[in-house]
Formats: sequence, structure tokens, C-alpha cells
Amino acid sequence: MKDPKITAKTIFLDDESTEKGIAKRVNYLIIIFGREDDLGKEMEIIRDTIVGRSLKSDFVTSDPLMSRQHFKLSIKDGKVYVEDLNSLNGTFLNQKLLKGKTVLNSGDIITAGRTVFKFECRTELESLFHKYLYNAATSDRMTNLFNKYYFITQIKREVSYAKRYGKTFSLLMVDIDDFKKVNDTYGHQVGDEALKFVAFKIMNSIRENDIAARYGGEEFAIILPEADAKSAYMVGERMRSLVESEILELDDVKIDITISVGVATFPDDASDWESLIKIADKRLYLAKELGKNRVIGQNAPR
Ligand code: GH3
Ligand code: MG
Ligand code: MG
Repeated sequence: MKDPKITAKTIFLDDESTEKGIAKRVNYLIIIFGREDDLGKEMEIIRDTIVGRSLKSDFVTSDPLMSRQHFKLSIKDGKVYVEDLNSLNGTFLNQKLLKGKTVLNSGDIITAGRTVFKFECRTELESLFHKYLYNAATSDRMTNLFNKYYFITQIKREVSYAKRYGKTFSLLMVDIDDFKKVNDTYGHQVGDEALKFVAFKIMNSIRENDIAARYGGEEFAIILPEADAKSAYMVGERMRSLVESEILELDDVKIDITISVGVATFPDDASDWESLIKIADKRLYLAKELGKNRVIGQNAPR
């Protein structure tokens, strides 16, 4: 969760900040066409920025037709320049092969491999609005966690990253125990509050780079980059105990909420994302069978 989430509330500024927000200009590079997991990705250009496929680039894409360090943006006297970095397939500016260092104007289109970038000089308000739209497309409104669509693009990405660099990562599948009873006893509104409560506890048990999503109704999925089976189990256990230890108090009701968690680890348990979800799900199901309010990881029977 690297960027703070921009909600409609955040962009509703007072008069003075609105004036400033219109007056101030910010330079952005945004991917307007490319691979699904790159689309909509953007970066504020405030320093020299190398764009390419390598993780050492400042703006990393997943386009296999781009060079590892494909082109560079640099700033001089308030202007932004673009130059190709001896890439294999060249860089195109407004569909013409780029030669030398060229100044960029707002609206310019840069093409590298199969990826199309747009350079934009935006007002600060526009840039907030873009963040808001991105957030709306990738988040679940009720819990403010990521949505299932975003989760799937990220787990695919995590698998290819871990495969390429020989890394491990883990997945937690979380489901609220006896949630139907909460709805049936107290009504859907209280049920919704319980969902937000669990989402909040999940956020409090993970780190900045972990990706927590609402996977379905009362089910959550969390990607823990670089976490092995043991540390993922510990994160799950921390989550479970955080939820258990606080009673949810709403007006005149007090509710005990618990969760069950299934843990699966790449590559120990599976070598593709679909099987990894299946295994975590199976363990979650086992946690339910064994009496709920527990975490089941690698040592559980499959
Ligand atoms: P288990 O411990 O086995 O998970 O039992 P459960 O009752 O939690 O599981 P079940 O799948 O039977 O019920 C899930 C319930 O979650 C049913 C559905 O009405 C409720 N639910 C799903 N999404 C929402 C939502 O957005 N808001 C509310 N209030 N309830 C929801
Ligand atoms: Mg469920
Ligand atoms: Mg449930």
C-alpha cells in the first residue's frame, strides 16, 4: 500500500487550497496503453527518471518488448526532456523515431515496445482526481482495501517476479466466522460494520508492501511479498488474535468477531497463482472444520 488512498473526501478542498491546486502544475508520465498490469500506472516527474523493464529503472514496466533501461526523462530549467537509452527497438515521440534529447510538451505521446505513455502537465487538482479514479478502480468502497480485480493482477505479477528472481511469497485467505449469524441477529448494517472492523484489523497486522484485498463477501486475500511459510503463519496468527481480542461495540450491541485463516506459500506449495489460491482456500476450509478461529498453514494435511 505505497500511495495513501485518495478518496472523494480528500479532493474536496477548501477555497484557498482549491486556488492553489489549480495554480500549481505537476508533470506526469502515464501509461495509456500496454499490458494490463501496467495500464494507468503513472509517475510524477520531479527528477531524472529512467523508464524500462529492469527493476533498477525508476519507472518499471512489464512489457517484454521494452529494453531494461529504455528511455530517460530529465529536467533542465523547468523543462522536461526525453532521450532514448540505446534501446533495442527505439523510442518514438509522437510516432516519430526519437533522435537526441528533445523537449516534451503536455500531451506528447511516447511509445516504447508495445507501451504507450502520455506526458502531461497537470494542475495539482487534476493529479488528485487521477489518483482518485485509480483508487476507485482498484479498491473496494466499503472496506477501502483493494478489490478482487486488483488482487488478481498483483498475484500474477508476484508469481512472475518470484519465479524470475527465485523469491518466495505467501498468501493468506481470511474468512469471518459465522458471519451469517451476525447479519441474521443484528441486521446487514451491523454486518457491514463488522466487515470494516475486520478490514481495519487486517491493515493493522500487515506491512506497507503487503497487498490486502476484499476477495468476496466476507472473505479477504492478502499477499505477503518475500514472506516464507513461517512468517506468513505468524502474520495470520497476529491478525486472528487482533480480531479476537477486541469486542466490536456498536451503539447498544457488543459482538465477538473471529476469523479463520488459510496460508499458502510460493513455491513450496504451488508454482502458479491459481493453485496457490486453491491451497490457501483448502486450508481455510480445514480451519473451519477444525472449529474456526484458527490459522492453518503448511504443516496441515492437504
Ligand atoms: P463460516 O464460519 O463457515 O464462514 O460461516 P458464515 O456464516 O460466515 O458463512 P456463509 O458463507 O454461510 O455466510 C456468509 C455471509 O456473508 C452471507 C452473506 O449474507 C454475508 N455477506 C456477504 N457480503 C456481505 C456484505 O457486504 N455485507 C453484509 N452485511 N453481509 C455480507
Ligand atoms: Mg465465506
Ligand atoms: Mg464466513
